[in-house]
Order: sequence, then structure tokens, then C-alpha cells
Amino acid sequence: MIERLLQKRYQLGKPSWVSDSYWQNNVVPYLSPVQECYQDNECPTGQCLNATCRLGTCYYEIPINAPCQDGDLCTIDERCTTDGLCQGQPLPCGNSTICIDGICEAPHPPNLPKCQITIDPLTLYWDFPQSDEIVIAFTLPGTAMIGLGFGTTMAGSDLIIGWVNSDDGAFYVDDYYAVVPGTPSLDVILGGTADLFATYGIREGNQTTLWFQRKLNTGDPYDTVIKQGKNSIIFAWAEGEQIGLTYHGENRVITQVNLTRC
Ligand SMILES: [Ca+2]
Ligand SMILES: [Ca+2]
Repeated sequence: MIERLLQKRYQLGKPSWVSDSYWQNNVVPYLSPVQECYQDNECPTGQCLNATCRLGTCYYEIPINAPCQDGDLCTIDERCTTDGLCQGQPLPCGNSTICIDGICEAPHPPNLPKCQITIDPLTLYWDFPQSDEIVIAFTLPGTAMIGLGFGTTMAGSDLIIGWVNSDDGAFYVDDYYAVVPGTPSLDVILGGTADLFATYGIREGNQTTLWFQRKLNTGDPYDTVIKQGKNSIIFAWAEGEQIGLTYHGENRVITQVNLTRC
């Protein structure tokens, strides 16, 4: 658009009523060829578009780079662009916060899925938002790391592992696989795919809750096909203030759950 305006500007030459500094510096005056008028207020205008009616025609000036207000509390330093729009920069928020009405705050936790079972100390919540998808939240008393797996032994299990930083609430949840007992690997490192979405995590005292959603069958060899019905699960948790992949020691359980609609 601005190229068209500038072309027009040079074709027209400087109107007599435009000052040299406007013409040469930060204001682009241009002529609207279609807008006819008798007075200024008949010309469409805006914060970044000053209109003047001259000899029956609307002329516009764009105060390029002039401060303006875009009405969005989550932007700062709004300025008029060369297109006559008011645009600002996003209000900088930390990694784990988003701007809501001008304030950086942690995004609200999603609702807990409606189906629930407690297998001490695990509380597992699940639901099926689509026939081929499951949403799961699970709570364990792990401050360093918690994990939920689908499988009957650690080796060969599809694992969802994560943690929450108690200082700033930043959470981490990702899609792992254990080739052998011991430190698991991210699926993507093994050549698989990261299949979790809508992840979230919160920590309340020593309780960590992680959320994730995924396809029941991701098609990834490093993920178990989750069934609507009986599934073998394993879960583990690690304590301590150092968050990250941590050996869980004896804090692990292998069991079965019946994941049905409720
Ligand atoms: Ca995967
Ligand atoms: Ca996996």
C-alpha cells in the first residue's frame, strides 16, 4: 500500500498546503482520488490518518512513527506505521506467563478431566475429548520429577515425564521412551515423534500435577497404543529440589487401570 501511496505522492508533487518538513520527513501526505468532501469531518480519519478537505477532495497525512494507542493493554510502544495503522510491541512476559489485560500472569490451569481414580499416591484423571484422543492429568508427590508410563516394565515403556519449577511455575512435560531400565530418552532423540499437546503443570507443596493430551494411537513406535479399557501403567516420582530427570529409586508402581468413559 505504501508504495502505491508514495508513487501517488511523487506523481502529485507537494500540495501547496503541505509544509516542506512534512513532505520531506516523517509525514506522508497523499491524495484520496475517490473521497469527495466539503469539510474535514467528511473524510474518514483515524489516529494515524489525519484528514483534510481541500478543494472538495480528502487529503491524508500519516504521522509515521508517531505515538498512538491501539487499545490493547498487552502491547507497548505503539506507533503509527507507514500504512497508517497503529501497531505496538507485545508486552514482554516471562517464559511461563502470558499477558492478560495488561498483566503478566501464569495461564489458568486447564480443568481436570472428569474421570478419576486414586492408586495411592497417584491420582489419575482422564477423558476422551475425541474418539481417537485422550486427555490425562496425573498427580504425584514428586518435587523433582513425576512420570506416568504405559507398559508392564520400565524397559519398553512409553513414558510421559515432567516437573514444575516451584520458583516461577515454569513446567516441562514431554514424550519419552525407555529402551532399557535406566534413564529414558525423548522419543525424538530415538527417531520418534513428540506427540503430546495441551501440556500443563502445576505444583502445590510437594504435589505435582501434569496435563497432556495425545492421540490414542500416535503411530510412533516409541508410544504405546492407549486403549479405551484396561491398560498396564507404571508411575514413578522423585523428591528433592533439583528438578529434572532424576532416579526415582523405590518410588514406582506397576499396575492396571480401566480407562473407560465415565
Ligand atoms: Ca511419541
Ligand atoms: Ca513415547
